[in-house]
Amino acid sequence: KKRVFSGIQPTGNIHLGNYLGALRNWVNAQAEYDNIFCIVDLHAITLPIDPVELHTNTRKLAALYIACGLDTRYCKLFIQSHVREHAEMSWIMSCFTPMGWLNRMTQFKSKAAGNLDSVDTGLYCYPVLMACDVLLYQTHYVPVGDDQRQHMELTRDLAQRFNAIYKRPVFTVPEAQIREEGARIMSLTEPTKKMSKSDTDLNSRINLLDDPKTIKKKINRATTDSLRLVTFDPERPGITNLLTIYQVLTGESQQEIEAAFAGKGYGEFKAALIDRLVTTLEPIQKRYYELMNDLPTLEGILKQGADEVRPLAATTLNQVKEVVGLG
Ligand code: AQP
Repeated sequence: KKRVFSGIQPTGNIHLGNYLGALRNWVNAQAEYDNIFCIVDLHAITLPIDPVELHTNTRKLAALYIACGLDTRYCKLFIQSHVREHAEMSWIMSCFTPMGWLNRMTQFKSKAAGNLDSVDTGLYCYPVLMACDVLLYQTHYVPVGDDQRQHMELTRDLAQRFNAIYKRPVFTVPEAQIREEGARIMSLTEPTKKMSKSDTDLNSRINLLDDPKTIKKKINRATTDSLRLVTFDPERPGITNLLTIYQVLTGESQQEIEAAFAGKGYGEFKAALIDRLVTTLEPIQKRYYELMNDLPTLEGILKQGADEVRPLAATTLNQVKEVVGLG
């Protein structure tokens, strides 16, 4: 089976964008692949974060992985900082990463947002660590949302450059797996921006743990337009984003959805979307609270995951050290 690797940062409440762009796709394809899914806590410290919050969020995210359907029969689940090889490899690879390549990363530019003098170096080196996460496991496919396209190109470039320098296929060159639908879920309040954990406007996103009342309020407030036509139209990003969410959740085609809501108003469509969201999220939340009430079991799953992946990571790291002349 081909190897799949991906991860999410435990930086806040995970939202519908993370679910539809990443997690849901991991779950749907898990039986086809040899999967490794990580909670990338080393990435989460690239921006200031409260230690207690980081520790709790890490467990919450692990519980959500399982509650959304990741199954330990198909997947190894672990916390990134529990496998030291990620940090060690990241130092070595940073010595093989031209600064010019990192200077081009748009996520760094937007997250540093004009604070270049004060932002920490870890944020700048974030893409190198991400590349190491993937390369350590000789990964074939990396299922991610559209915003990770550039980081994945960098990962491929780093792997190819390293292999070329040492004239040996040390790394498998991985491919990003970006699905057509749901790869870029937009903010509910400003639909030209992506839905994001760090947006200060709480109404901009649906969190996976939102209760039905909150979901209803957020969808009813979501920005649309005055045309009142329930159709997919790039010129009207608000309604198109809501329709895309509905499309991914129902699996219906754009034509089927437009036909079902022809002549109907936004109110009727939003009610159907709310209904879909609530029925999708309710079972996930139920399972999540069960898992959070049994933390020792959850910790056991994560420990086992780390124990299983560590030898895989160590094999690649040792090979890298050997070709570089370290150790
Ligand atoms: N809006 C989105 N639509 C589709 N996919 C998305 N992803 C993130 N936002 C969307 C995908 O979710 C996975 C995990 O993301 P992450 O937490 O590792 O990275 P992130 O991009 O930092 O997530 P956020 O929510 O956007 O957080 P902030 O606000 O910190 O930037 C990735 O596969 C990502 O593509």
